[in-house]
Amino acid sequence: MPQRVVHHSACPLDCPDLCGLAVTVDEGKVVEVDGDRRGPITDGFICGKVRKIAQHLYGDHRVLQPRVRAGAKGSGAWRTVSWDEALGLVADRIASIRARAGGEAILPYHYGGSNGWLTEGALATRFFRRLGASNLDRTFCAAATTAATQGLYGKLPGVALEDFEHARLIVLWGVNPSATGIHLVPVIERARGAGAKLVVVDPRRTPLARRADLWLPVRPGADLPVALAMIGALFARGHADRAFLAKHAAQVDELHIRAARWSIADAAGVAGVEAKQLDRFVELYARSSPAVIRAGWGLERNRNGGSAVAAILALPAVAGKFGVRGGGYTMSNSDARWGVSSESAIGEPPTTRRVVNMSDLPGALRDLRDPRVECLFVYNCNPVATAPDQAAVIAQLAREDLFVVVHEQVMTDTAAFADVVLPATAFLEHRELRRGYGVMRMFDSPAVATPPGEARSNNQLFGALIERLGLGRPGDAVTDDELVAATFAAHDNGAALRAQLAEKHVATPGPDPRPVPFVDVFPSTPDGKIQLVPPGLDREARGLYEYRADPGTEAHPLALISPALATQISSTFGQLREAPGALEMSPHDATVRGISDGDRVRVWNATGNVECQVRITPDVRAGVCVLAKGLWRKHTHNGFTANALVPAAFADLGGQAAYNDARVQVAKLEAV
Ligand SMILES: Nc1nc2c(c(=O)[nH]1)N[C@H]1C(S)=C(S)[C@@H](COP(=O)(O)OP(=O)(O)OC[C@H]3O[C@@H](n4cnc5c(=O)[nH]c(N)nc54)[C@H](O)[C@@H]3O)O[C@H]1N2
Ligand SMILES: Nc1nc2c(c(=O)[nH]1)N[C@H]1C(S)=C(S)[C@@H](COP(=O)(O)OP(=O)(O)OC[C@H]3O[C@@H](n4cnc5c(=O)[nH]c(N)nc54)[C@H](O)[C@@H]3O)O[C@H]1N2
Ligand code: SF4
Ligand SMILES: [Mo]
Repeated sequence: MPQRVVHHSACPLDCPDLCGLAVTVDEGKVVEVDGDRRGPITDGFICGKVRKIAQHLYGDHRVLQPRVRAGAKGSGAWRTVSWDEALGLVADRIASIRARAGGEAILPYHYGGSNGWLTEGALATRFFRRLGASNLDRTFCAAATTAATQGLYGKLPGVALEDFEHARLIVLWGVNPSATGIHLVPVIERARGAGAKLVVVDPRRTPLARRADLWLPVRPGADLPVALAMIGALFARGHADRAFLAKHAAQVDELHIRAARWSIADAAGVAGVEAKQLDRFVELYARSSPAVIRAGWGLERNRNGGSAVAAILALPAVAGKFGVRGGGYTMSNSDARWGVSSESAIGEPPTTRRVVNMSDLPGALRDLRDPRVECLFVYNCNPVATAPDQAAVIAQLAREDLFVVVHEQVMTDTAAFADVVLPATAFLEHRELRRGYGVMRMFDSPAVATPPGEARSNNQLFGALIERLGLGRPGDAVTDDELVAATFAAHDNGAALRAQLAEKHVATPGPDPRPVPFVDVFPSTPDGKIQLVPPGLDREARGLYEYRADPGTEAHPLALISPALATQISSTFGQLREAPGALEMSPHDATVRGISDGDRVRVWNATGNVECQVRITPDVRAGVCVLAKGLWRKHTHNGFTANALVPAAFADLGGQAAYNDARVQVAKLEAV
């Protein structure tokens, strides 16, 4: 009898590619994972992280049973308990806090980039809404880009990733597909093989920057003047597409006025690039069609991030790049026209309880009053590794008077500070419904493996808590089947999507899975036009397109950025990393500080202090250093990572965390 069975599933990790997977399972255990061909770009191969997922699922760090702390917070002493005891304890504490201080004293804390509609929004949201808990504003990622994109274009899918093949010019702006969305790389290579040019705008020489026709190594946070100067030059040199703008755009003159304040020379000066290179970029962009800008998320995480994204996304409108296959921009494609949302499965309308920005977690725990936060409930998230101001996050989580519940797959740096740790299932062990934010596909992926130990899915956990606290109502959708049915039932397109998913477990939003912007799909703004200076964003940013100067000081002159690692998704899989984290710096910045490759250094600013190894590389521009996002505390010498240097400050739009606004000084540590 064959033991091994191959199941089809999908990868819901926070990655634009949303690969369809072929998963080989032996007696309930995953033994092999590879890509399948149900998605448009996976083409049978996947990244190393997910090929090795068995190490994550069955490794030593996996939480197998509920645990209750048995010593001081963070001491690492635990008592294993039954689910019944753990749920009783959590339900009792939550009920008593709510009765005494009110529901808002409970703060759910989740990001959920690695989760889809079933394990992110459904029963957890119902539970916290019915409790009357504080609401969380989820601003770790894509908050500024979403505000900018929606402000300018409403819901408009961008250029399909597979259509990059048709472009004659590809611009990668603050995005590093070689690590963060690998399936775009062969598409870009095919386009280049057919003669397309490649421009990369990034302070680091990424793998694709190395091969690019033009690498523009802008200073972090200086994309805004660059994009505005380009817009100004397009107008001044007669490259603006006046006919397109007249038909499809509003506030054209206002954008022109704001952009004209920036000359190529001034913008190049602020960005630290050569004016003639920027000039070359303008001419290349003006003269190439189809031209596509793939904008990433590296560029949103600073004080100018929202305005920068808005200005970059205005470029294809001004230059008239839309209306041809492979022309326009791609930001997030989660706004493809699905016509459904997971809101209808929740069974409880949004509440008007106070809203807490997740990117200032220490501030929320320290400063909020009436009521104070007494319970933090963490799921789908690892804030000790991923939230700004790490030392303050740790200090708050370590407070004896804060009740911390963490539902997790592995013993993360956050779980270490919990009062109660509850074992969570991973994808492949629970059903998931996920739509892509890169590829325009939706997968309904069944559970294909047996959860190890006593791991339970988010819906099992929150379903049980809803029951214990008496928050259930007749007619609530409870099982995954019921939740999926409720998700689709409320929407026009729901039946068609369900039929596609039932047949193939994969669906496309409409008849054409790669719509051409301004041919097949148009902006969904109120007047149907592109809003080049949306009044709402102008107010929110207190002056959209106003450049805010670099926050560097004499004491802390170097910009610290924290891009993604190829081997992890944010902090996910970090437990498997053995190699220490290294601060990357340019030969110039190292030499002037007497630092040699491999030295142990101290990196500091007013927010914190990191001690780690240094790696000297010409691939980062002078004035910039790099310490990857998602490292764990074990990866540095003093147990602090990049977020110890990131102040809890926000970008100009969306309350977005300004991770890349950290400015630091670096010095060699004497050998110890
Ligand atoms: N392997 C892997 N894949 C991932 C992730 C991961 O952690 N690992 N994370 C996923 C998630 S959560 C996200 S949001 C996406 C992120 O996808 P990307 O946006 O591609 O990821 P980042 O590495 O954060 O940033 C991209 C680039 O922006 C550059 N950058 C930083 N600051 C600036 C700036 O001010 N201007 C410009 N022009 N460039 C700047 C960085 O040097 C970096 O090369 O990737 C997803 N995919
Ligand atoms: N310095 C710096 N920090 C950053 C960034 C940066 O650029 N610089 N980028 C930010 C970005 S782009 C993002 S998206 C955030 C991501 O930050 P987080 O949201 O914290 O994401 P992860 O680090 O992937 O951690 C997710 C955790 O959820 C757990 N998990 C996964 N699935 C489930 C589930 O079904 N149930 C439960 N209960 N748990 C589950 C995983 O095991 C993992 O530990 O990090 C941000 N942090
Ligand atoms: S992380 Fe991205 S590339 Fe890797 S399997 Fe998942 S979707 Fe594919
Ligand atoms: Mo992200």
